[in-house]
Amino acid sequence: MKNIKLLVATLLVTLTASAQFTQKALPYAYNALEPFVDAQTMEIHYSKHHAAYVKNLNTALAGTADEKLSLNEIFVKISTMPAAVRNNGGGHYNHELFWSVLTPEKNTKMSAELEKAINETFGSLDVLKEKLNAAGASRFGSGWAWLVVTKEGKLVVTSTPNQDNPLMDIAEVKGTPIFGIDVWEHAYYLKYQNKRGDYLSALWNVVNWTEVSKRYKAAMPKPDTFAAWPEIKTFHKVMSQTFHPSEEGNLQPIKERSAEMAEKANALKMAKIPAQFNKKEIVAAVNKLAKDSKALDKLVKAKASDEKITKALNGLHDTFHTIVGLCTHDEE
Ligand code: MN3
Repeated sequence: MKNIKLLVATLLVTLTASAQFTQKALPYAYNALEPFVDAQTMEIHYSKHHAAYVKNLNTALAGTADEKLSLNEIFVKISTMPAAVRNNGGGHYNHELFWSVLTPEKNTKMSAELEKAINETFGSLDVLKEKLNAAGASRFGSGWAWLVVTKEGKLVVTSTPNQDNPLMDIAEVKGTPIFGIDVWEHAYYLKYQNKRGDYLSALWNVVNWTEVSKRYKAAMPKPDTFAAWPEIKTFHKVMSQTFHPSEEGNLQPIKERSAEMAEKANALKMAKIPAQFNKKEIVAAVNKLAKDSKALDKLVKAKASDEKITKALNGLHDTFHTIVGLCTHDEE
């Protein structure tokens, strides 16, 4: 009996200590970036420094209310969190990005979009390199130099101290990093000693421009399809705040907001549909959305079973996506 208790206790400890964040495999061998980054530095950097950030991050989050958050969700409120989460969460994210934007492959290609944006913003790629080298060289102590896309879609060079990054709410310049350079001494000291500038210059030989381009595309703000149709955006907000909880079995939001949803659907029906979306099928689907929203509100008021409410909400969600599908399809 004592043994079983011990076993259960061990299992529980193992479960609660189970890692939330894990280190991705390095996409190349430790010696792959030679002679620009030496194998010993890569091995220590990846298997000791980065690994420690991941382990310490998991320890810092274990058993807290924030345990289930993504790194992005953590970064937007990092100012309210313990230093261990800030240092190790940043440490994990920053290194994962760093490994991915380096490659032993020669001549990876920059996308035409990124090339155009770099030329328009900085004048040329050489000027961008100078600016990033300067940001890295002038960062006092340890930190990172970054190329970020702001929420307006602009390219900016910046740097952060320690393991901070531009996704954090405390960052001076905020945005999505698409390229970053580790300027901690642990990233270069074995090979370059105090010559941080030489390390920075060498690193340009192993940049993965394909990956940076991919990150640029993903970070750019998407065009707002429904800018001219605010009523559908208002409806969508209520839909997503009630439907997504229902997918996890929580019907409280829809029970509280069914009248509001019916009202937004009716407002959508009464509003002028922008010319580019004013098609027979779309009008029909909007009318159905208004009718079904009203029916769902009646079900809720009549205290219908959860099963019936869920079914009605699923149907409404399908109709909504039919409208979105018709609108985006017609735009192509
Ligand atoms: Mn590092």
